[in-house]
Amino acid sequence: MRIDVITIFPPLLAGAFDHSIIKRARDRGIVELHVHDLRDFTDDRHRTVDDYPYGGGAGMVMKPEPWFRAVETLRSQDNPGRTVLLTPQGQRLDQALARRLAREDRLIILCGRYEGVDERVREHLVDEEISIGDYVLSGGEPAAVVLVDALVRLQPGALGSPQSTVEESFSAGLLEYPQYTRPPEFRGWRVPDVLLSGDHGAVERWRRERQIERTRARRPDLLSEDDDVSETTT
Ligand code: 6GU
Repeated sequence: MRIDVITIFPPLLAGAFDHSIIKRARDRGIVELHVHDLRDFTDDRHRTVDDYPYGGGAGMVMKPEPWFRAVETLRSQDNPGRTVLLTPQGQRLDQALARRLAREDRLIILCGRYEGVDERVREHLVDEEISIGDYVLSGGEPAAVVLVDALVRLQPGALGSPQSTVEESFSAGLLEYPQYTRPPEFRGWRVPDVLLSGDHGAVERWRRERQIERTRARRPDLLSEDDDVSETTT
């Protein structure tokens, strides 16, 4: 998969894309990431990307021309793919949306500033608007890091062990079970005996129960009818 991100703050993204899973996936050729500076697509001496809002009001609005020039430059290469604008007004990102976008060969991601982007960009350049949650960020850059991470780890071969994705899809829709590592006792707090028992069946049942219990307590909205503890314990 190839992803192009357009931003006025390339360094905010470069760091995040150069570590951990994303870096490894890039090194392995699983994803190709390019970060572009929107100001490189301006044509005035001051490299202006925003202007006052028509009709007045607080804040500035991002001008349409640099966005169109940037995206059209990228699209003139082969297979342009979909163009996504990151904005709090977009569809909320969840794992289903991540899975759908992860299947694209190519994506162009636009990082808008919070105050706004000229409406003609949304209407005539963007295929899809995405938000990462119901809170306000100053700009789309942190959201781009979130989205790219979610897409990269879904690419075949991006994660260390294939088992990771198998387990994720098995537990889809449930929160994770509690994890422990050594030591078996720390400051008097013991690791649950079942995890030290060597009984793999018992461990699996215990984990499933904790997942359901935790999901019921914290995220009841995620629980479906057929995720009943009694089913997995009998
Ligand atoms: Cl994509 N952008 C901004 N500015 N704020 C957000 C967001 C995006 N998603 C949640 N809040």
